[in-house]
Amino acid sequence: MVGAGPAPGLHGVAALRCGRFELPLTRPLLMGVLNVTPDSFSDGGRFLDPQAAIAYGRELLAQGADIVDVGAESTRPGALPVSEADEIDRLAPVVQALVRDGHPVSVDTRRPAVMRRVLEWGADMINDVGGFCSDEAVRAVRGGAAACCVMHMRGDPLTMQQAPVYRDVVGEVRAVLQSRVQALLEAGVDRARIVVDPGIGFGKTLSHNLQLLAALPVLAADGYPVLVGVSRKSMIGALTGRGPHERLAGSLAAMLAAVARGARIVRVHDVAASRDALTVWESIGRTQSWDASTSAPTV
Ligand code: HH2
Repeated sequence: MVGAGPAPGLHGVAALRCGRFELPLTRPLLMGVLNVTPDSFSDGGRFLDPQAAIAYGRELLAQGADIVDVGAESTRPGALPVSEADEIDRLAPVVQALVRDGHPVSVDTRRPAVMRRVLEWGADMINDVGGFCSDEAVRAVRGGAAACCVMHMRGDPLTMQQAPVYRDVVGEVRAVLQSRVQALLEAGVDRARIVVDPGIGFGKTLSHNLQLLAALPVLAADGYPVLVGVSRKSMIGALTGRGPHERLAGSLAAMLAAVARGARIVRVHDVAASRDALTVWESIGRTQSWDASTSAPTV
């Protein structure tokens, strides 16, 4: 089990280079979700007002988020794309204020022009759910020090859940991630800046999602920190029969299952509850064994 302590198999990389920060990978990192969108599946419309969004970003950090991930385009299944200008306008006040605060800020975007703009503002990480699949996206991030999250998505948000088919979902997702990582490396991106993500719910059925989560050690063995986002997603709804706002318990269980299988960054909506769950999980992980004869921890 992967717990608190050294991160095995990370090419000897002990920390993620994340813009202005070096984030230690010796314990799982929490990424808090801040959607500046009208239509996100679980919190759409709550933070369209920039001041409300900035205040909520600060609250996520105060609750224990290591990184805030700001997104201005919903990628829920069936979502319509937002214009580039609207995406930039929504992001500008929020990203600039949170960067000024001096905390790690990630931006969830698929657009190279948006990547370039937020990097000028000082964003520390680009979270591309499109997996840097265009040369332009790779060029946008190759200089500088921002971390790059390479996520796997089959198709695009409008169509991705229309009966996705894989012969070997783990092998195919892994091969795509490897080829996009290779493109980043060849463009000169330092390996310490790269994170991979199987893209739970992005062009995958429930069975695909479960197989990918079960096989996280296979993805982690490639040597890049694995990010997993499963918080409130429809797979939790499918397993529990609950709506997006009733999925906390299921989301926490999935998060812990993911970190137990090697995820080093978890993307969550409910930061305070996730922080508590991780704290308890890590404390147990640090306690190596239990000697029943003395009823005392031996380590
Ligand atoms: N999931 C969502 C968005 N961005 N990024 C990464 N790296 N991994 C994920 O699993 C992931 C992601 C979807 O969740 P959410 O942002 O809450 O919803 P919406 O896309 O509707 O805004």
